Amino acid sequence: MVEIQTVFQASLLLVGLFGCTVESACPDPFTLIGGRCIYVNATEASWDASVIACDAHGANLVIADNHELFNQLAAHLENNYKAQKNFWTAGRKKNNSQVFEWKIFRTAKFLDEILQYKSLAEMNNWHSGEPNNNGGNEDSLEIHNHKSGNFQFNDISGATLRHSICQFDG
Ligand SMILES: [Ca+2]
Repeated sequence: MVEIQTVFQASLLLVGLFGCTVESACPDPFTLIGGRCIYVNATEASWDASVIACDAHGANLVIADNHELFNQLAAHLENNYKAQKNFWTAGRKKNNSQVFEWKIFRTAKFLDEILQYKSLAEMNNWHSGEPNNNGGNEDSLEIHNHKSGNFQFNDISGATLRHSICQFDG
């Protein structure tokens, strides 16, 4: 019995050490989500100000360019930020056109993967009826919690105050 307990404790120690190793993959305050280092900034700000806030952490706004990342991010938001509804991503209209692209201000590790998507539309996770360019000035991309657990893309004016999601690429 003593031996079993010792082995059990040793296993816990290993799990603890492994856990620490995984956590250290991302610097504070970032957390590993969907293979990326993610930080949700709960301070509401415009899209431009949110870019600057992420940059202060050495990060871009999140490049939510694949379904695995998006789904894990949505689960993280649902579990931890249920009270907040809207979060900026790096999506922005290209040169005043109606085409969205990922606006990246710092080095991003995943450029090859990102460039596989010719347009954001290929993510196919816009909310029904979006993007609608409501008012003619919806130039930025948010993840909106339309209903609890139903996080989807929406276009909205970058001047709107939103929480934001930063992505650190080292
Ligand atoms: Ca819209």
